Amino acid sequence: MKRLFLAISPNAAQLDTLTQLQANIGDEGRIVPRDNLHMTLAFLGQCSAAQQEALSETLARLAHQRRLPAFEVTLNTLAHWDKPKILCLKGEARDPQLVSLFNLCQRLAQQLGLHTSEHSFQPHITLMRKAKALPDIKSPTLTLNGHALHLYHSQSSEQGVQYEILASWTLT
Ligand code: 2AM
Repeated sequence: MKRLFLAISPNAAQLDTLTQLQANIGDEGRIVPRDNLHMTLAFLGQCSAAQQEALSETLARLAHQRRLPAFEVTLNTLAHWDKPKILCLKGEARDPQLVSLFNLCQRLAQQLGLHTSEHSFQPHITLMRKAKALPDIKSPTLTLNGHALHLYHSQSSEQGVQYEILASWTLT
C-alpha cells in the first residue's frame, strides 16, 4: 500500500516566492521543504497497486481525450487553520475549470473506494505545519497555472516526509 495524493506543483519562480514568504513567517512550527510545496486536489490515503493502476489508467485516458481541464487560481491570503495546525497561502476556486478538475479527482477517488475530501474545496499551499498562530505579514499574490496534474507518493523517511511524483498528466 502507498499513501498517495493528486496535486499541482508551483513553478520555480513561484517556489522562490513561497520560500521567501516562509523565511518571514517565523519559526514556531515546521517549515514545509521547498520540494514538498504543492496544492492538493485530492488526498487519496492508502492505495493498493490495483487502485493506483486503475487511477493512472483512467487519468491517462482522460488526458488523452483532453478532458482534464487546465485552470488558473490566485492564492493571496495567508491563513492559520486551527484544526490541522497549518499555515497556508489560500485562495478561492473561481475558475470553473478548477472546480471541475477538483470534482473529477474526488469522483475518481470515490469510485475507487479511496479517501475523499470531507471539506469544501479551498485551494491552498501549506507553508508550515504545527503552526501556532497567524503572523502579521503581508501576503504575496501567486497565480498558479495548472498545466499538469501529478500523482504524489508520500513517504516517511528519517529526514521526514518526502513526496515523490509517480506520474503526471497534461491539463488542457
Ligand atoms: P495539505 O494539502 O493541507 O497540506 C499529503 O499528505 C497532502 O494531502 C498534504 O498536503 C495534506 O494537506 C493533504 N491532505 C488532505 N487531507 C488529508 C488527510 N485527511 N490526511 C493527510 N493529508 C491530507
